[in-house]
Amino acid sequence: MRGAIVVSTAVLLCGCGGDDDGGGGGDSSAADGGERADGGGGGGHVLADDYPGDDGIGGDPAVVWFEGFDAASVDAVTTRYDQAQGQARMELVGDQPAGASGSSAMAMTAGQGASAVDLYKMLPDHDELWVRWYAKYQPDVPWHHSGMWFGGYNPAMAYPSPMAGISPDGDDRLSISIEPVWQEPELRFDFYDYWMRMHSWMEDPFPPDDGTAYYGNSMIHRNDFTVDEDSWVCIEVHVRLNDDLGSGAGAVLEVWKNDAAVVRLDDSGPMGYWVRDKFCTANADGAECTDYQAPADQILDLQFRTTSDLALNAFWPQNYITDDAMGTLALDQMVVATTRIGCLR
Ligand SMILES: [Ca+2]
Repeated sequence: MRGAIVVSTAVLLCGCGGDDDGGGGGDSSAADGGERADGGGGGGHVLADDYPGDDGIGGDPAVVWFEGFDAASVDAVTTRYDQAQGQARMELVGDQPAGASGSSAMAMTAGQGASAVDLYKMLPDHDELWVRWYAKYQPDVPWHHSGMWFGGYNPAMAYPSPMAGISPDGDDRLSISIEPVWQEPELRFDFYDYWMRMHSWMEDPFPPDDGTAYYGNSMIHRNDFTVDEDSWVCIEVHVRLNDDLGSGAGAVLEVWKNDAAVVRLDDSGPMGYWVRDKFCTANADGAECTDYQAPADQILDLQFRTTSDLALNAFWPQNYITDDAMGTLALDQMVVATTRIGCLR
């Protein structure tokens, strides 16, 4: 069970003085004052346009966190985070996404004695963020909780507390994840999200909740949102928290893969239907939706919070394997920013 994660390793408090640019350089001279896409439209100028290879992107004022994994050692990487687990299973490797200007990526190997291999960073509060990363999954591994998790805690925390099985209340936490969720017809990504309006996997979750009624909700269900094992894929997620604290008004969830839009969910649609803990838009084509098709007569309620004290402030890339297997997830070129980022140029 996910809830069994024990934060047993030392909490490494970042001593890096708030320097968020781990990629070296920090050259922001490329900023040209041009208009940047706000993420709502397609085809506009994006942050990556200003920093070919991501060179210097960490120094842009719009960037909240940059990780190019180009440090000299695993320890030099992990020291920039509030917590790291499984460092013995982390390795800096020369296989990077095409076009990356640095030298290395991070390979995390989890399972069989080290179920959790991850990095966690507490970030300053934001109501809206874009998160872009590259991932490469080893083939033929029973992947599930391996990918990018981010979200927020109120108050902000220096280590993750996913509270598996329990729905957030709206004033305490929210969690957004993209990870491999579906196996058929081939391995596919989806959300695995926790927020106050999430649905239970049970037909009738009974109060009081015994802590097993709520697991991450999926909302994409597209057969073409494939993991593409053994290849680098570029994923970007845009999250905007509701500004009306009494409804989902103003909230956005948006995803791109390799710069192609996958889904945009907001307070105007798209229309869909729930299958227990799965929200299926009308054009979802995954069998987990189409086998249980219902009238698409609902808008997903993205009310993430009831108080502005709950904001986005948690960043948690991870490889977590509890099955009897080992698998390597490589990550690179991770950017958290206040504007659309885009894939490597
Ligand atoms: Ca790199």
